[in-house]
Amino acid sequence: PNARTVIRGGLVITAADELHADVLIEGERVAALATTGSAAAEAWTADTVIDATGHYVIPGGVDAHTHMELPFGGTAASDTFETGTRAAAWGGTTTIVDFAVQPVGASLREGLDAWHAKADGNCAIDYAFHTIVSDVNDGVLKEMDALVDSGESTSFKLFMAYPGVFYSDDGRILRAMQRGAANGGLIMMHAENGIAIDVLVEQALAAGHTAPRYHGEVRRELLEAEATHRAIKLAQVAGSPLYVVHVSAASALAELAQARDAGLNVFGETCPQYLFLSTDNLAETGADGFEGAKYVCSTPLRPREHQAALWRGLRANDLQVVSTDHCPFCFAGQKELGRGDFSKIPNGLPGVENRMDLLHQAVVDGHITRRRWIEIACTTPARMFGLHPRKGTITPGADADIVVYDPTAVQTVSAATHHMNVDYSAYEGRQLAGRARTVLSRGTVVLDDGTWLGRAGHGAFQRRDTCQYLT
Ligand code: DUC
Ligand code: ZN
Ligand code: ZN
Ligand code: ZN
Repeated sequence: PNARTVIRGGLVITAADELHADVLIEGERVAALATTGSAAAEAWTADTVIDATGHYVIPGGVDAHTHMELPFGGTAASDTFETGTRAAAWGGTTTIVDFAVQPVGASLREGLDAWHAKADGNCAIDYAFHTIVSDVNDGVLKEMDALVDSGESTSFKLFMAYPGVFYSDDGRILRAMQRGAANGGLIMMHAENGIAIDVLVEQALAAGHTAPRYHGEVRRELLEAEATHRAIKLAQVAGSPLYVVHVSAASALAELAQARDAGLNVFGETCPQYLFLSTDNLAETGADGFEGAKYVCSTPLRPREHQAALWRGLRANDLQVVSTDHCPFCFAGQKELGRGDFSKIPNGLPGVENRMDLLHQAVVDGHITRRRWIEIACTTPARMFGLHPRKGTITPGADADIVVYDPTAVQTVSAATHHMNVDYSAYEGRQLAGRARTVLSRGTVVLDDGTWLGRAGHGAFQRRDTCQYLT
């Protein structure tokens, strides 16, 4: 017997519409929507009624870029799948897509098995996996076909950065793109020229430039733009679509815009840190000038003026997705590994809990509309990675991943109150308007009015279709 829940009286916001409607949930799925006060809505009986008067009713967020427990730089990202997915739900996100890493010298299968071992039975919300391909070879190309067919992983991240770790040269990238063009897999690109960056790193360290801010200086904007351009051309040669992750530079965005104007299936993601933070955060602050380490990530934070270009790109649809690249490392003991050598600071920022609220603040500030907020944070990531319409929208048949959002709640972001397993917040002290009040994951209330009701293991692994934007 399916439990019936009705969410009454809220403003339902999707990428397409805003309507005053009640939502009927049967079991794990949305059964119907009907105008609030209509005879149809009044006739619904329910086991549970959730009052959403004065609130938004939105699809749960889909964060298509997280790194729980990622081994990196001799340590590992500090959120487990248990702590990271719980924090996500506190912030109104109900699906994550994490990156399973192919170990060097091993298969994609071994990477995925390792990721299932970390995640299965531990997640509070639903989850899926991209695959990081660290070694393109004949076996891996065959594995890609099978993973796309089964839906276990239909997107593959390659790196033009990090020589000796994840890096692929142009020939390997081209081969993977050709395979993606043939099997429907979507190639995701970390677009920075890592070979050139490593030369600049070596020169900076030799000159005694060891502070965190030099991380931003050596990872030159030109080298993001150049790699973005090269990735686009390689995709064009392969006849494959391309999704560029964590776009931070205005000039890289311009490359995407030009490719899209030319009609190519090229997509771009940016992250909250590039929209809300800047090189100012990397400056030599704190007792010993090392506080900037908290803001070391790749691509790096850029000068402030890039923010306006990124907002424009989101409005113009030259950028389609905002995901977090959530990759937390504690300041104590982890970021500190890079004291005296910025190149040893583990790269990454926490943010999975903050994304929906930061983007809602952007609605309040006039950067984007409410529907665009839902589109870039929920609907498009779901469509891009083959999770739609199960995820990313509120429609009959969709999973009941729903957030009752209070747009008038005021919160002050702080590590003292957040739920991520990390000892600082990249947004410490920031006042934000809006907060998830009630969060449902497949029809189950996991968070209500500041009380955690979820459990590790509720979250289910999601097989995926291929990208739903290809023309
Ligand atoms: N960038 C980061 O900041 N962290 C993990 C990997 C990456 O590409
Ligand atoms: Zn990356
Ligand atoms: Zn990443
Ligand atoms: Zn309220």
